[in-house]
Amino acid sequence: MTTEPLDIGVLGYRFMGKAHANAFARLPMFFEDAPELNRDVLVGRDQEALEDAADSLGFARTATDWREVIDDVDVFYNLGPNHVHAEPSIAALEAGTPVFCEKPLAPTLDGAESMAAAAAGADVPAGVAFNYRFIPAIQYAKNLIDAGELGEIRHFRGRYLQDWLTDPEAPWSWRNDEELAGSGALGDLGAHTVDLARFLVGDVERVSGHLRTFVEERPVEDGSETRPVTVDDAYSAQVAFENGVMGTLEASRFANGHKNDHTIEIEGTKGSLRFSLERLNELELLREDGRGFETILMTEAEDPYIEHWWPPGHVIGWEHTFVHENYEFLSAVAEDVAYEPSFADGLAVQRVLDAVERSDASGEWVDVA
Ligand code: 4PW
Repeated sequence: MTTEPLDIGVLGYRFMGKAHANAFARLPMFFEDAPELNRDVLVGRDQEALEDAADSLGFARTATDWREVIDDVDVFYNLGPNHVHAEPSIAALEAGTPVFCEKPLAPTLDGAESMAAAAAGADVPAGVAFNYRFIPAIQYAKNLIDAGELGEIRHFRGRYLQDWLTDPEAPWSWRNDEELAGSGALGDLGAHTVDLARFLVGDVERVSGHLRTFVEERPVEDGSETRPVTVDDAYSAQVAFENGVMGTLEASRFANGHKNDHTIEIEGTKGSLRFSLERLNELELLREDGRGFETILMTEAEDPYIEHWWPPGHVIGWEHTFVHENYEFLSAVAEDVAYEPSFADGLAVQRVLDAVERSDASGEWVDVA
């Protein structure tokens, strides 16, 4: 167990940079046994923006080249766009530095395979930021399923719906580009759903997938030109799990009225559950012999992670999922033990995403392997 503060280097300072930096700041306040952290260095390319971000996010210094920091820090966070996940993460692992990487692991299956191979060859934790595993209701659901409370699981249904691209004039971003992102709603949103499916129910064996791009080009932010959209705006898939569970998956950035609507439904022979990210403090549960779903509030001290926060009944939010995952990951680093979801989990998710794309191209069911 390391007792020295962990020096943290972070690549990326926008959406995910802020979400994780917020978690670093909250950890010593709310998780007494979390390892001590030093927000050491923030990495990016635009020096001026980087310095502003380092000031507001509480980093001691900045660097414009990740190569200068990977060997110099105790933990490397890769929070950049998908196309910069592989090279810095692999180099950090080869230097013996633990890595935490945003999802999806890489834009392509090849990239994810190289990253998982680098993690397998390194003797340090390598984690993927599937933060929704660390929602109290999801942990509670996992415990119920593992304890057999729902009986044998028959169905898994997961949908992740957003609507920020409904307007055809919504600006182009890296998330709309195959080279930079890999895929669209499939990798950005579907990766989370597939991770929860694997976490709660098991591995996927076969898929039948469908992808669709509704708007083929979009204006760049300053309106000077348009650029092609080369990824999917939405996907759906039927999936067959190895253990016989039937699944349906869906994600869209065109689901008008749905802002960040990630829902999971699971039915078993003895009971069922329903979860919605937009009501993340609740879990709906049908128990054996129950006459309908009851809503369980996940705000009691005995609920996962809740004792660290507020008195019973005081709700938590999306940002807390990052605090929980960073608590688990950084504790694994300090104790030098394995962390899950690992790069191997990230690769397993990527194989499912790849199978959905292959199935869409061929028009047939395909095997995940
Ligand atoms: O990872 C996902 C993002 O890319 C997030 O969990 C939600 O959807 C919020 O932004 C996008």
